[in-house]
Amino acid sequence: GTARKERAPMHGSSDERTRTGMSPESLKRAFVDSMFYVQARYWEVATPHDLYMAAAYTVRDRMLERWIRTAETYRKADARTVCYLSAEYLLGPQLGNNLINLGIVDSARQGARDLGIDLQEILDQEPEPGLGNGGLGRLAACYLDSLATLSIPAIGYGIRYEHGIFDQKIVDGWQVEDCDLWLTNGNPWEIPRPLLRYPVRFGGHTEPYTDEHGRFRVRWVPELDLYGMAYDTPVLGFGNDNTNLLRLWHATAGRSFDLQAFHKGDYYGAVNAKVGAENITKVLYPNDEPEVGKELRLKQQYFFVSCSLQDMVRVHLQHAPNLEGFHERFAAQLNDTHPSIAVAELMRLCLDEHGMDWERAWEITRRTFAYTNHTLLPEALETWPVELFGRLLPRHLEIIYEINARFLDELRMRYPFDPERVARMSLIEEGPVRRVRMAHLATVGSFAVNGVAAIHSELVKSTVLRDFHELWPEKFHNITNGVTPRRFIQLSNPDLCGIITDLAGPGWARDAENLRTLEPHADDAAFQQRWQAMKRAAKERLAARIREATGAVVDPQSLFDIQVKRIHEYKRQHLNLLHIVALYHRIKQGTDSDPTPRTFVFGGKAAPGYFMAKLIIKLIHSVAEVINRDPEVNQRLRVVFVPNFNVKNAECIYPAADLSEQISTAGKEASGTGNMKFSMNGALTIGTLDGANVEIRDAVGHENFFLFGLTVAEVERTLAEGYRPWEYYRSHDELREVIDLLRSGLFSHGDPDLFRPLTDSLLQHDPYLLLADYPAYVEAQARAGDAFRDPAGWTRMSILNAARTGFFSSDRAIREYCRNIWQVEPMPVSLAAGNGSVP
Ligand code: HBZ
Repeated sequence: GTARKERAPMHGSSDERTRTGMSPESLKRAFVDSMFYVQARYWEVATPHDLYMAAAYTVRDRMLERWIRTAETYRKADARTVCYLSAEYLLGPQLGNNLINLGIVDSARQGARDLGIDLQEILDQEPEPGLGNGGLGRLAACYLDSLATLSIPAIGYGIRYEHGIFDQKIVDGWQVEDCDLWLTNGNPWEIPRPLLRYPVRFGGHTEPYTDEHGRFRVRWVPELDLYGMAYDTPVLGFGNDNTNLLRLWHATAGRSFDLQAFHKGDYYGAVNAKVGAENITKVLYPNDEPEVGKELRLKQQYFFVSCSLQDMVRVHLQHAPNLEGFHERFAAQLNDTHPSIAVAELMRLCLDEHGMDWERAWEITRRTFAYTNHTLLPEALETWPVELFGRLLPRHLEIIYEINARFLDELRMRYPFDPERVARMSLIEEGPVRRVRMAHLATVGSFAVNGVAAIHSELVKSTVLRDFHELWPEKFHNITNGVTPRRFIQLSNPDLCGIITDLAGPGWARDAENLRTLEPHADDAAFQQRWQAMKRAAKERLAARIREATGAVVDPQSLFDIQVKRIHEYKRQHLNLLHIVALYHRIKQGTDSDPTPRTFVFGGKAAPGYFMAKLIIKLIHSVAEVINRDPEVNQRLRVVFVPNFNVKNAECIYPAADLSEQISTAGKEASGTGNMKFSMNGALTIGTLDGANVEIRDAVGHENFFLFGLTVAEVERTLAEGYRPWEYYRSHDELREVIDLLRSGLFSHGDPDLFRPLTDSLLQHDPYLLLADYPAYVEAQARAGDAFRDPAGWTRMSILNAARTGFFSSDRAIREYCRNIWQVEPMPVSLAAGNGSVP
């Protein structure tokens, strides 16, 4: 089984305490207690949800002592603190992770068993907080885990969306969105802080005035104000006692608002305004890449940034007379440009509310923020129409204009004969509609800018922020993304966890480089057998889940070839489909040479307004339907789509993969993080030289990775030379036959037009070069299929992948942020010090 280190009781008598003891006995007593006093239920009528809630409160009680002691420690030390500003946190279920980080999984399982309950059934009850779209939001969650684990004083600031990412249903092969209801049955992990609220203002106008020292000042006279209220969620470290804070803001119309508006007699007007205020945190925008530019989205961004900065200012002023040392107290990381309005808001706070002069305010602001870029796609770079911006945030627009005026003056001095460069670098894009360029604001207003994988950071410097890199080369960094081995190995793959712990001891979960202990065993027959059994069991679990969710039956003996991620043309799920149709076609033609039975698994959500992505989902289902029911083919090929890919499903999927599809067009995927989760769980990658694939391949060894496709330079050259996809279609027989099959109506009940938008796009423009990469992809797939028929060789490669991916732990990434960007030191919390008990 899994050898997890049981934590010693915290302090002498804690185990006798119902509310804090960690033994199975005290957990059991506390659980029964919570069922009665918190859920107000007795055994005979307790629902599975009641069991979950009682378990969650039992665990939460055990987190509080650490949490409070941590807050006390940081506060006493006046510790430099990292503030991670992110519009998204894709946390995933909390209970299992908190049991792991408290070190009480075995006690909890034992305690539950004594009561006749299966812990897994309780875990399955939890609705997940899906407060994010995909990689960016999940990265924020992994980073919170690592910050706490590394004992770094840190706060995550974000938005408490009432509805997170939509639930994906599949109806007749099409995606249908359903509202996410994660809060409806209550959220036991959050602590509401009704007294921690800040006003946030919108609209109105600004007016100049002269202050008591005769200085020129500006006053913002807003039109609307509302309040942000804090909801706090504790974030446990693993293997230490630090417990950090995730503070999410909820929008309400405040008391003063009620009094004024209601008492004016306009009751319905007041009611409407109240509803309007609360809309701000209603729902997460489900677009993962292209920016849609909705007014409410800008309101969300400003709302959470304003609350967060006010909160930071409040904390700072507990220790200091003014904002002078603000940047020494805090390092604030902007997770993409979504929170980049923070640059203007901190300036406003310094200038308008704290009477600072411009130069000093600008110095403090620039030394507070650092910015992470997550995309190079031009359509995803955030810009806001000046008109909209000025209407919602007139004072901020003024401040941005002033930042820009001063910045452009500097540029003109430096580049007197290059007005085009100056225009390119402006914070304002000129054109029929003038727009604020948020990436430029973030870059100018930060002391550091980083990309999320080596190749991506180079491309940031040579493409989207090229001029800025020429101006400030030392500002630019790379921090390759990472993922937490606690959730993505220990929690999701207990068998692998057991294997590693037996070899490396329990330390690997805090030091993922210890995974290298596996390496010398890669060829050991007995070890290989254990490894294969682990993989086999994970595949059986996924097969059961697939059967439950879709009714499809898949063979755990077949090669599990998996692509799970948001659906996007640049990620090329349809390239994967072209290969599947080619295999189908070969079997039907009797020309097949790759007899490896395969199960192709897809999963991922499409942005609700992204037609092509939704059509790709339909195509996956249509191809699946034809293949899965054709007896001539379905012994060899199966295709399934796992609906509603989310963190919970992901935990079941990554461990079961043999082959991980990371096949984006080179230069388009900033990093990828699923690629790391697969590899850590012993999947081999078939992939392009894009994002972190490049570093994964170098880490695991080129011979243990199925590489294919154009490089970034080749993609550029191909497009520059006038790419004609039609010529690939004409000259490559199998490719032509595959595309013709899609156009024949075979997969669409005879309707030749259904998939026309996809095939036309491929034949006419093919902006993501699927046809150019097709021959190389199919060839790499053949190599993978061949390799899988040698179990010992494959298992060796699988072990080496897991052994060599320690670098991709988010602990390593956070260490790099701490050292190279934030300049922040660990501050371990000790429960043993002091009396350590709750009074
Ligand atoms: O961020 C992803 C990148 O595509 C991926 O390559 C990278 O690994 C990951 C973490 O760095 N980007 C996103 O997930 N982006 C979003 O989810 C997003 C959300 C809201 C937006 C725009 C993008 O308005």
